[in-house]
Amino acid sequence: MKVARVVTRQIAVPLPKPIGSALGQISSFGCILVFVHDDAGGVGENLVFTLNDRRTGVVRRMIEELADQLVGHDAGHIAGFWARAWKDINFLGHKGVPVVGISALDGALWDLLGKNVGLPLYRLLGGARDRVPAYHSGGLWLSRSQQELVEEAQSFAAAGFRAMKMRLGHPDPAVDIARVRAVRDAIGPHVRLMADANQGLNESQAIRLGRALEAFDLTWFEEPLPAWDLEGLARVAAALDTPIASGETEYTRYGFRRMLELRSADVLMPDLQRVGGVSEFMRVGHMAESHDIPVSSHLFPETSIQVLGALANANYLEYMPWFSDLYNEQLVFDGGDALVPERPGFGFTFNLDYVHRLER
Ligand code: SMN
Ligand code: MG
Repeated sequence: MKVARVVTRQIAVPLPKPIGSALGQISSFGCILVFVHDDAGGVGENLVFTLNDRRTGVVRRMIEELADQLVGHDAGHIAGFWARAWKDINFLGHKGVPVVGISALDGALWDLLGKNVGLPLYRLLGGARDRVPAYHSGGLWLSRSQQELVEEAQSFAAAGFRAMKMRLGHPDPAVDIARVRAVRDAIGPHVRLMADANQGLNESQAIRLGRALEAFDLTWFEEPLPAWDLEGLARVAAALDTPIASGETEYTRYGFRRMLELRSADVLMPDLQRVGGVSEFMRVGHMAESHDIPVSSHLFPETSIQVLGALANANYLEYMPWFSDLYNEQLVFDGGDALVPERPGFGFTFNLDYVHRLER
């Protein structure tokens, strides 16, 4: 089967209420939906996005221009596409938008392959488990008051989540500490709590804040430093007992290989759109396994769950409901775990009526 054509659609997804992290305010997203059609009528689907719908058109154009590395080629030769596209983007660079373009097409190819052979991707990729522990990440924002944090944390626990993530980044670290204490008190000792600094600290601030937070039994302290400072991150990781999680802003096997060599993080969290798609997430997952390091997914819960289901060293699925309404199917949770869908491919298809209403 050959790839016949690639179709993209651009939509704007508003948030009901703006959210805040140390990355800044987010009030909407721009999404590019990708459809890879083969010459037998099969379609593979995938999605990538931008924060606040900024420069979404550039991402769309990258995907469309990379389609020339795909159309007319065997739809099942995904590693072949990856290698061709990697060579092709050399001049523009092996990070950023070119890699997002590869990721978008790679994911759609895997979805197409899974649908064509009638297997969910986690089985096609080797199968480790059919459920993955999930943490709720769709709340506990910097922009919420302490009282709102407490109520939201309790509502996530009441909904059955056994883990959740809050954001750090108040100018006064004492406020961050008080907010973590309030959430820990609200959920008790048995619900897992993660905290994400979104690159907002320097090395000494990170070590100081990390030490002050050791008392609250965080499952991890995420992205304390700017993403490019992998050496500094290794020193923070060595200084703290709390595990460091990082990687959402890292690209490809080469970025993660360096993180592993430096021991920058205790948990790697590749992001499907930046790591290089399903293919590269698997490579990074296996590389992490060879260092006895777990991987957790970043965003994209509907698609990431198939990859985590195929990795024996997967520890958590990040549950973020931002794009759930775009799909006909919904994730199912049981006892705090997300169940890996047994439907073919990713097991999620776009709700085209809803998509049409958001189209630009
Ligand atoms: C995050 C990612 C993208 C936008 C806002 C916040 C955060 C996470 O780092 O890990 O979910
Ligand atoms: Mg993060």
